[in-house]
Amino acid sequence: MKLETINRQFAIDKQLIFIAGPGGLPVIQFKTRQASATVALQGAHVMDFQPRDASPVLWLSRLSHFKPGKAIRGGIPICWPWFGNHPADSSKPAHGFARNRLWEVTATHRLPNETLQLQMTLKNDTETRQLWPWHFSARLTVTVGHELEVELQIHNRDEKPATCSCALHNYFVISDINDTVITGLEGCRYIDKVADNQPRLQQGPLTITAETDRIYVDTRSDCLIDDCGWKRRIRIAKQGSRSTVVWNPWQEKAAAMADFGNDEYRSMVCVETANAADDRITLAPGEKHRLLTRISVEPLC
Ligand code: TA6
Repeated sequence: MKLETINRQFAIDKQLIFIAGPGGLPVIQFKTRQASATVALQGAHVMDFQPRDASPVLWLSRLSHFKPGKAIRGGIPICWPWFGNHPADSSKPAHGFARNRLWEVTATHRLPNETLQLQMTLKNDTETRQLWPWHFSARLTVTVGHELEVELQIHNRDEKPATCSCALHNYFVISDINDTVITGLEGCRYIDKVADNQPRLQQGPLTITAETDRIYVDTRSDCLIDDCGWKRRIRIAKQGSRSTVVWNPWQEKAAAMADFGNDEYRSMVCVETANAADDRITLAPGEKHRLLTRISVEPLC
C-alpha cells in the first residue's frame, strides 16, 4: 500500500504518520508531548522509544540491516512461533518468522492523555504454513504514552492444538554494562545457555561481566535495569509470561555478528518478556494468548 494511501487511512494529525524509514522500509512515526517512537511495518518491529524529558530507552545497532526479510538488530523483535532455534529443524529461521514478515496496519487510536495506539496483524499464508503448518492470526498492539506498552496476541485459528514459544525481545540502551545492575530475578531458577543449559539459581542482583544468555523460569516479576551512569531505572513489567530472558553477547559474540558493532555490547542489554522453555504455550483450536511488556523509566535516586 502506498504511504499516501495508508496515511489517509490511519495517520493521526502529525502525531502518528507513515514515512519511509532507514533502507526505505516503511515505518510509523509517533511524536506527541508524551514521547516519540518508531515502528517498522516489517516485523511490527518497535525500533525506538523516547519518553519526553528522557533519553532513548531502546537500543538499535548502528550496523543493523534495514532490508526486507532481514530482522532489525535492536528495538523489540517479535520472536514467534518459536523462541531461539527451531526445536526440530535448524534450517528454519531462528526466533521464528514473525519478525521478518510484513505486518498489516489494522487500526490507530488516540487515547486519553495524549497516548496513541497502533494495531497491526499477521496472518498465515502458504509461506508461513510451510514453516509452521497452522492457521493463525497474530495481533500486535503498541501503545505509546509516557510508558511503552507492547502486546502480542496469538489466535489459533486451526482445528488442531498449537504449541508455540515466543518473546518480546527487548533491547535496552545503557550508559555502560559495567555501571548496570538488573534486579527482580533474585532467587529465580534459570537455564544457563552459555553453560550447556545447566539449571542454576540467581543469587542476588545480576551484574554482567561476560557473555550472558539466561532463561529465567517461573517468574512473573517486574525487572529493573538500574543504570548508575545515567542515574535512571528502566522498569520492565509483564503479563502472560512466566519466563524472562537476559542476554548480552559480550565481546567475542558481538564481533562475530555483522549487524552488531564490536564495542556495542557495552551499551546494551536484553531483558526479554517471554514464553520460553517450559513456559511455552499450547492453544486449543480458537484459543488466544496475550503476551504483554510495559516499559517505563524512573530516576535512580
Ligand atoms: O534472546 C537471546 C538469544 O536467544 C541469544 O541466544 C541470541 O541468539 C539472541 O537471542 C539474538 O538472536 P538473533 O537471531 O536475533 O541473532
